[in-house]
Amino acid sequence: MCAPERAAIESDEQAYLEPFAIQAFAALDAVRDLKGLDACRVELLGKSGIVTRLLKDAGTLTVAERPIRAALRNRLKEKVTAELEVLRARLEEAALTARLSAERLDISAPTRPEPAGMIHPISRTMEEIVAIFGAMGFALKEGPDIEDDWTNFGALNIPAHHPARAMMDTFYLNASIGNRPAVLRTHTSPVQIRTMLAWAKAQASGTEPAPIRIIVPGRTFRADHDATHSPMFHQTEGLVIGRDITLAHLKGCLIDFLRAFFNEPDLPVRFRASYFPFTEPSMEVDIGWSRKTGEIGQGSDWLEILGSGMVHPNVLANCGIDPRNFQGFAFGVGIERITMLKYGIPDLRLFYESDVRWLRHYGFSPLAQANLHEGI
Ligand code: 2NM
Repeated sequence: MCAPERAAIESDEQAYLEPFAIQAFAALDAVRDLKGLDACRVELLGKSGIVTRLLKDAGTLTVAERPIRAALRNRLKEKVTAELEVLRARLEEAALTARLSAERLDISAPTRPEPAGMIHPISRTMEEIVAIFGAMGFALKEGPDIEDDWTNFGALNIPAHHPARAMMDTFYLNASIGNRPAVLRTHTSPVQIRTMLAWAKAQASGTEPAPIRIIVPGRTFRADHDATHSPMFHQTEGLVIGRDITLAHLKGCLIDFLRAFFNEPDLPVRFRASYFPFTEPSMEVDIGWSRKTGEIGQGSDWLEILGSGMVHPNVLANCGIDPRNFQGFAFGVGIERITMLKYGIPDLRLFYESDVRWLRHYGFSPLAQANLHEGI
């Protein structure tokens, strides 16, 4: 084929393709988003798309014209394809920019009104006690809720047939630890036993450890449920053991504690002889109050608050501590009762109902931790 003939076919084909090209670029021009772009691609390059059909139709052309016309149709396809790519890149970029600005975190937005969490009064009282004894050099100790009956009773000089050991008062588990029955601890004293056992072991292995001075808050369990008793309740016990610890230390320590806890520098405190299997001598500790008004430190009535005593020689011996060389004191306080007293909480049962309205009324801010500097 000569050149003028080729030029004539090319020019004819260009004229033929022009309206298709105009239609194709108008369609590309009208695309506004990625969804429209996809539709446009199908309309132009899909199975029966405008450009696709032009290429398919090339099969019906004469052998002589086909390469010239097909080349121009291919060129149109390439231009359309390239334009689709440019559009896709532009639209994806715009979509990302729009998403980024829509999802931007506005850190100046005001917070939603969330209900503030509160510290439960039981927790607060235990924290206060730990803060007071902590300032006197006591270390915080905790232990498990499940104990064997020797650590809970036997080691504490509580005889086998003591009423506290009866099924009526103690939750026995259908399990044993070693070959001893397992119980829910009825007091926090097993932690003191564990501490003394470990202390005696350390002492036996060489250098004498520092005297024991621990404060033990925790959950305790007794099979008792009425208006003033809950099967789960809380105690805090303390223990001091050394070579020269006397009843005078016990008295000074507990008087200081009670005056700090009730914020009454002149709070009257009375020690009254009593009996516990694990201490000898044993003393109940009373504070002055007015039965009529409920005011603590006022009036002429006495209110029992604490149990205490010098650790019984049998208890020391049970833990491997020689009572001829060491002695000390221990005490225990019921958390529910002194919390009710201090904050005027009238009913024990509400402690455990998880009623947030009650907690909002009686609870404490988590940001105001118990500390001695501001008064407990
Ligand atoms: C009390 C009253 C008196 C006490 C004794 C011991 C131990 F383990 F050292 F022997 N711990 N706690 C004790 C003494 C507890 O609570 C009313």
